Amino acid sequence: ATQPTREDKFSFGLWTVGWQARDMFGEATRPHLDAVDAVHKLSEIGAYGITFHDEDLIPFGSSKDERRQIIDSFKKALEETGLVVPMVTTNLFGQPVFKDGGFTSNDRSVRRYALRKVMENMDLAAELGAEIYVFWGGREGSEVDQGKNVGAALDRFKEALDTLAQYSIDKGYGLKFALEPKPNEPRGDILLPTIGHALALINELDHADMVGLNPEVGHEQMASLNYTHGIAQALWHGKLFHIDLNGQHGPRYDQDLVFGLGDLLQAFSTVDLLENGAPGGGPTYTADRHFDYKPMRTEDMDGVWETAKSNMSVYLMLKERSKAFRADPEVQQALEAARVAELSVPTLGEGETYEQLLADTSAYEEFDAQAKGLEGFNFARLQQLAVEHLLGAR
Ligand code: GLT
Ligand code: MN
Ligand code: MN
Ligand code: MN
Repeated sequence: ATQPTREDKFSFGLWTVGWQARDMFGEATRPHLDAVDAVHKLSEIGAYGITFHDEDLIPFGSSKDERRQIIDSFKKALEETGLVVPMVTTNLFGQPVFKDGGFTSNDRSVRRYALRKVMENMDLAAELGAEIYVFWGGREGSEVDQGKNVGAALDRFKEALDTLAQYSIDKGYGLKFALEPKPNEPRGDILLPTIGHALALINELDHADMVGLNPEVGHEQMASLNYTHGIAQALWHGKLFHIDLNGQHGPRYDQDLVFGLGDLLQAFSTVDLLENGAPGGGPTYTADRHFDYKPMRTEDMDGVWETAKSNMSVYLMLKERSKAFRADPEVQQALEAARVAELSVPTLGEGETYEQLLADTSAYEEFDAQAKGLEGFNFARLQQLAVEHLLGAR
């Protein structure tokens, strides 16, 4: 059951398995991975899709002819393997020109250049049949509070997303945009630092309906937030367009560990939510299960593929455990005892007004708040059952 198939819809960024492990302190430890080889290898290990930034596939500064050649051989590999491209994104962070951001650089000419770079890559996304276009604004932010007018930056963020949405609509590309929050790194402070900030910006957009989120496990956990809660709220808003699965050990630098190999308990509740919906009912996640991680710098290419398989196998093990958890009659009893489903019952009766609530003496005057305060919620039993299922003890 931990052998992945296409139906599991696992996808990987070309920049993940292709990461040469060049970091802040040291040189690359691995050779360049050709995109065509990545496609074949991912297909071999049971993945469904591959995603990329423009520059992961087409080196910055390539000529039109070189660009075409690269795209054509990439497409050929896709055809040969049946691998799909569910999502595409733009690198607006690597080149020095973007050191103060792309959409929100203080320099207007940089912003115009950034828009053009995205539009060119949206053409490619459409050509490859991608449905999701991700925006991670890693350089949109500042180190110096006095150096960035945050309100103006948000105006420019909105202007960029409105313009690009209109472009997708006019061209008939049908792309859905997904914003990826992150609190910091590489900038000292990044704009749209959390799921909540990004949801609030989406409300201000001209084409809010076509813009949602791409939340990353580690990014929310870097901000000490609960990822499962974050994506649950995104689902509630109908905005969980895409996800970046990986692992992180709490608030420190962005670790991009293999999925689950940070906060494993939270990974369990994440998979349970994605696959089964909230306990007591709610929507599930339908797009590709996308891994955004960095294979450890100590590994050679064999180790890279080992970690790629590890992401999928951990996910499938957690999925299997979550199904067993939900099916267990004792868990159902515990959910009942914890009154999880009762939260879905509206607080007011159907058609009940606040006047009627005011007139209901059982709700207040006769309500024994003291006695109620002594009752337990039985969450402890539920927690123990969850950990027993997670550890395979049931
Ligand atoms: C970069 C970042 C990721 C984003 C990618 C999309 S690029 O690797 O660290 O979290 O998802 O731009
Ligand atoms: Mn990511
Ligand atoms: Mn990360
Ligand atoms: Mn990242």
